[in-house]
Amino acid sequence: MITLALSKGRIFDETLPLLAAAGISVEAVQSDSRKLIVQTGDPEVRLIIVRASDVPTYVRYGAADLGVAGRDVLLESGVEGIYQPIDLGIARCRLCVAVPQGFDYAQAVRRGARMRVATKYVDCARQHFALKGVHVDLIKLYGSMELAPLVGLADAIVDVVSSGSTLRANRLVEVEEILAISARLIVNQASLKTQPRKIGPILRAVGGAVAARAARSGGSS
Ligand code: PRT
Ligand code: MG
Repeated sequence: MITLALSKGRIFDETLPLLAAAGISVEAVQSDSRKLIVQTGDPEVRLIIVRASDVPTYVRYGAADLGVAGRDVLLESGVEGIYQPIDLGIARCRLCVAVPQGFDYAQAVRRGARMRVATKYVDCARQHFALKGVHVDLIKLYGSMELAPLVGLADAIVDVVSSGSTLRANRLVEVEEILAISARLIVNQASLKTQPRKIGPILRAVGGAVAARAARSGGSS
């Protein structure tokens, strides 16, 4: 049995068509479903539904053979014991620095300055500001980062942005892009060695589906 770990929401929704192209059919799962293990049309493949940030953990320990995780999550969790052979090009977004409208960011990041930054992405943020030579006090949050500058918890946030409407709704502006992000198919290294006959064809089919989609959209997948 092959187990694939997915998170509910955008990753689940955007992975299903790629699995279908690989011959693995999945019935739509109601968003309020409590089911954590989902059978697929292939009796040898099942899905498990976990938190987005827990996907690499299930794959690292081999509780899942495969998973789909954002580049942001992989950078924060580390990739020991994990291969990431395919960029699926889904759940695209960018990791950004954002500040309240009217905040003088250029002044705040002049060399030697000090700034308070709230984020879930502490490692990525630390590295980004270290390269710029800016001292930051990082404040770890687990969600709703947009609130932090509005109530004086931080000067700036580092968060993922896709449409930008959440920032706009909270009168924040994006001042710097740190990374472009998309979701990767990840594989437990030991699983690939012990079950190459089952996992190899899945990787080839999903890779083929990603390439075909890119070709259809004129290479700008
Ligand atoms: O939501 P939960 O706390 O359960 O976990 P999660 O936020 O880690 O999971 P999920 O499913 O929301 O995100 C899974 C992956 O999707 C992330 O790891 C990213 O790689 C990717 N992704 C793509 C995004 C977004 N787009 C995105 N917009 N993840 C989060 N967001 C947030 C954003 O921070 C903002 O708060 O969605 C909100 C709306 O974004 P805007 O810019 O469209 O307004
Ligand atoms: Mg979320």
